[in-house]
Formats: sequence, C-alpha cells, structure tokens
Amino acid sequence: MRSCLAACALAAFGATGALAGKATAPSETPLPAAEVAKDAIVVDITKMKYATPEIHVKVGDTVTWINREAMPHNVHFVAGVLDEQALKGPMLKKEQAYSLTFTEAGTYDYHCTPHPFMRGKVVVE
Ligand SMILES: [Cu+2]
Repeated sequence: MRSCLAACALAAFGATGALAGKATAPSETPLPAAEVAKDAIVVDITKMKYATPEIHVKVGDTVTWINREAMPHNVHFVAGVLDEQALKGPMLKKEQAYSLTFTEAGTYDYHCTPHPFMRGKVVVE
C-alpha cells in the first residue's frame, strides 16, 4: 500500500509536475480522508462551503481539504497565485482529501472550479 502510494505520487509528479511555485502537492490524486493524520491542518468542505474560509498557517505547513458531502468539490488557484500556471486540484468525492504544502509567505485565494461562489484563502505567515 505504502509503496503503491509513493509510486502513484511519483508518476503523477512526472506526468503533470506536482511543484507549483509557492506550494507543492504531496499527492496529485485524492486520498481517503481516513489516511489524513489526526493533527493535520484541515479545511472541511460541507454545505457548499469551505468550513474555514480563511485559514492562517506557517511557511512549510500542509493544508488538507476534505470533502464531507456527496457533491464533488475541489480547490482551484488561478494563474499567478501560486505559480504562473493555475493549480486546479482534483475533484474530491465524499471523504476524499487533497493537500498542499505552502512554501512561501503570502495570501492565496482559491475557489471551487464548478462552484466559483465557493471561495477561500490561505494566509501563509
Ligand atoms: Cu464545489
């Protein structure tokens, strides 16, 4: 299981480039919410909202979004926010998680691709 995860992550890295300018994705593909560490910094997605729409973290922290409802959601940072290219996270089904590790201080706005009224920001201090 562990080696499969590593291989998959590595394959995704080679295929699409997991590195963005100001954040890195530990895994390009969604992970089961059950695999998220107990002490993780989590933004739940529920009722068509990011439960913590503004989250403050430190440089090097990893933020994990977990979709808690049946409607699929993602996180989408437009071009110029984290990198020259947009970072469009994978769609998360219920109880799937996606993480980003923020490597530079700043304020980074995001939204959900199919639901642009769903908005949030990560403030990296
Ligand atoms: Cu959404």
